[in-house]
Amino acid sequence: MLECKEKKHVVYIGLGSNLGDRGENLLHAIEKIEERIGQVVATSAFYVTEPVGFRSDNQFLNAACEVETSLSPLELLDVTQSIERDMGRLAKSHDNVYSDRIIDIDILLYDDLIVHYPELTLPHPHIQERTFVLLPLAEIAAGYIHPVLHKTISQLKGELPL
Ligand code: PH2
Ligand code: MG
Ligand code: MG
Repeated sequence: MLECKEKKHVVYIGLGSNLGDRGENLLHAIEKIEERIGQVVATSAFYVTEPVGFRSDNQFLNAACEVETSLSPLELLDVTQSIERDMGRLAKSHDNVYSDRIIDIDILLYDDLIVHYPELTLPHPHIQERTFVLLPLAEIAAGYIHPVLHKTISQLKGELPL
């Protein structure tokens, strides 16, 4: 039997869109993830959420998915950013000021890896404070233990302020 030599990693990815046909945008991004990153083994429901951290009239649709990949974290970042660009995402946030976007693809967790590269921090530093991340993530990764906070995703969701 042929065996794949590349080690597979389990990655959780957060998706958000608040421009255009948001549902189509999320589905399109998930298709691209499957093509370029690896097998999508779980996808959450799509959640309608209010914009957090900036003012906008456009509500978000947020989701999370679990992917098996042999890409390294920085290769993964390259690919998620190229999918964002190919889907027509124009501006990234400047000076931490967020703006409306067709698609945002964030790497939330990569195995139980903890890294601080200039361009990428894992786990994603804002998971624990964001309802729009924890609601979809808890659907597909309830028992996953956050490697820095040593709590499950479901515990973190339970600790969100109401
Ligand atoms: N993403 C942000 C900032 N604010 N708010 C919602 N509801 N959903 C998001 O995906 C989101 C946000 C930065 O990426
Ligand atoms: Mg984001
Ligand atoms: Mg992003």
